[in-house]
Amino acid sequence: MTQKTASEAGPGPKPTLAAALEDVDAFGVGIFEGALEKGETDEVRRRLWAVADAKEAAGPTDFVPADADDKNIRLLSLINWDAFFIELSVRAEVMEAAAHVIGERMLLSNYSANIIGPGARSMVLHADQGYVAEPWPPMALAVNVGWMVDDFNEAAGATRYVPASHQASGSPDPDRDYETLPIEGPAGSMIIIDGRVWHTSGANTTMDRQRAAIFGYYTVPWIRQQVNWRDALDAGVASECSDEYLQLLGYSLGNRELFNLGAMKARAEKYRTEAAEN
Ligand SMILES: O=C(O)CCC(=O)C(=O)O
Ligand SMILES: [Fe+2]
Repeated sequence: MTQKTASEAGPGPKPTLAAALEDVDAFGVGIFEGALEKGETDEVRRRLWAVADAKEAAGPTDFVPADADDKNIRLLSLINWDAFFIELSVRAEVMEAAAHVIGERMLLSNYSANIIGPGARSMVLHADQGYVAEPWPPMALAVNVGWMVDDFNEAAGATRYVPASHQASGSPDPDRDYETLPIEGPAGSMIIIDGRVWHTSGANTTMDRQRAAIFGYYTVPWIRQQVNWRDALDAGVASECSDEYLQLLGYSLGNRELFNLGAMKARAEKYRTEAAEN
């Protein structure tokens, strides 16, 4: 993979969500700097490491097959481990960012962290909606709204991406070489990645720095979630969640969204009218 530095092209951190969302439209990625205050960022980092320690003590760590080695710490289903992350996953600005990319109706597919350790290599270049049959429709079906828990810079393994790749209608060709840019920004930034964007974790070339990130992965409501929350979420945690949050996790009986299609409703109405006339 050919690599360019962030200063050569592409968006940088923006001081408002609105400006970051303009970058998402243009490049597929946006960075909202200062979305978390310094104290909040420190709290997120502290709580994240508490989960990492608890998970390590509980047994084998989570594993993502697309990673190149075992130098990343993956923490899947974060909301199960600390209710603090429940609030973080539905902050008003997070919901606004997710809805901007995939629309108001959505499910939370996963809520996870990736802590990249010294020496970790890049994972494979991919799009997070890569499981969708191609050609993709001209809209995003998934989005990551996440947090830079540590500073994102090239050396520490900032996520890399191909600018404007959200305009493609499929995944990158594994046999081709693409230029990628690091997504750089300070800790506490919100990071928004259109699900069609070609991206990868960066290699961490430092000897001693970790790069932690949280990724909230939201999809349109008719895509099956990465995590089956009804099975995975602790019953005690679920009992504390609002009805609205449980809807976001897909706890409704049946997927009501599948009955909600405009064309289907119009046809049903037509049949009803015809039946009434006969
Ligand atoms: O941690 C990163 O920088 C990217 C991770 C990623 O792309 C993924 O897990 O799908
Ligand atoms: Fe990804």
